[in-house]
Amino acid sequence: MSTDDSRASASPRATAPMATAPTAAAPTTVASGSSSPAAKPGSTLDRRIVAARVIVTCPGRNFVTLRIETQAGVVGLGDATLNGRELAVAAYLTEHVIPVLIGRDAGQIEDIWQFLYRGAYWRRGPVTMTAIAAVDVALWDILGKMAGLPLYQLLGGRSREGALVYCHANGRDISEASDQVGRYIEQGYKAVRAQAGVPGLRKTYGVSASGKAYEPAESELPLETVWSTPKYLRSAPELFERVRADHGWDLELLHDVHHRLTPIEAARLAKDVEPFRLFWLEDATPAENQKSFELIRKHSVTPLAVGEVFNSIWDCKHLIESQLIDYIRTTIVHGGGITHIRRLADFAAIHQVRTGFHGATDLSPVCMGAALHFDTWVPNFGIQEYMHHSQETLDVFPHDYVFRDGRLHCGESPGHGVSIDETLAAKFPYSPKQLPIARLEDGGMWDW
Ligand code: CS2
Ligand code: MG
Repeated sequence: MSTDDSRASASPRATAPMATAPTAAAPTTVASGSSSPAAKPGSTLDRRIVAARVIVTCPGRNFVTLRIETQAGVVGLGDATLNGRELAVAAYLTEHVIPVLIGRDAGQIEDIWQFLYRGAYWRRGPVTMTAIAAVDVALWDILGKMAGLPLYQLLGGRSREGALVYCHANGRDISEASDQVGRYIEQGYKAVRAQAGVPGLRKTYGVSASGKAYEPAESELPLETVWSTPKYLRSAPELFERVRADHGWDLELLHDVHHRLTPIEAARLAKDVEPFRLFWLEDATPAENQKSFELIRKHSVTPLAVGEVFNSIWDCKHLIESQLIDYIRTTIVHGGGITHIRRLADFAAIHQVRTGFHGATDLSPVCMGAALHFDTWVPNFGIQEYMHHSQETLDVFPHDYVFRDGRLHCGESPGHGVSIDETLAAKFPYSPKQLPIARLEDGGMWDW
């Protein structure tokens, strides 16, 4: 391996054109511009990164995708979407990451990960870790394509026949939510997340307007919603009593509290829903203070899941090693890519914590493709969230994963199996959207 000095001088980044901010679906390319010697297929030179650019598109919602290309013309894609903060990651990649990628060996996935993590000096954080994840996933995709192997094979091979998924059922009231659970059972789902409107509150997390798919980032400026913990705590257990009465016990049920409760309130809810045997209770309390989960654990055996907003192993180290949670939700796109999530999953495995990857619509099909390969391999797999993308999104991102018998199955094509139709993507320009915020009934800010 070359020294830092020799690599720096060999790198074309000093002469690389200035990266400009990405425009909607009008990607910026930073190519080496230099003509490299003819490379034998499979040689190190062949793997040299010659171009990388960011593609921003909004087929119903915004997605940021990183496209990396090698000298041999192999293309890898990584998801870089951070809901409501998309352009921050796009700029991080374009301004700070792409210039240092050009000229590097795409096969040095670990070294590039370490370079971007340690080399940034400013470690962790959602923007940095999402940007690193995009590079990492694109490089694993390239490796798979060069090897002619699906990604799960590179990780260690198949451990299961497809990934058990849970979908989202919701309703303005308990009865509407339970009816939707029934419709998903008919479609073959074996696990369903249930969310219902709270009597007395105009809008509740996870509940869509009638007939529309739920999509939280719906306005250019944050929508202000009102939250009441007492109202929610009265109605939430009733939802699960009703769903069990309507649909029986041969179904995994999940619920997302979305960070709204204090630890003692979370303990109360976990205890109240215990008779309905949830698969998990998610984000029962915000987790910046990892020790707060000790309080919930003392009072209940309802399994706990957390971590969709985490971006590194350090956010959940205590939660995992103290066995305060049962499922870790941090997924590839926000957690530094496959290279870092693999470490996190291994650490979780030795503490009997299983994976339950975030899979909301704001994670693109590129992330879903990579996650499904990971799910197919990872020994301590738990479940995969599956919130359905719109048809427009699926058209922009051709993919080979399929839903069958309650599971998502990754495909067998080399890499992660998801590509992008750039002509179609260009028809959906970036549209600014932010996530809502929540206030208590007295106007005080709360956690959304
Ligand atoms: C969620 C998400 O899927 C989930 O469990 O909590 O809907 C979350 O609100 C969004 O990903 C935010 O961007
Ligand atoms: Mg959630």
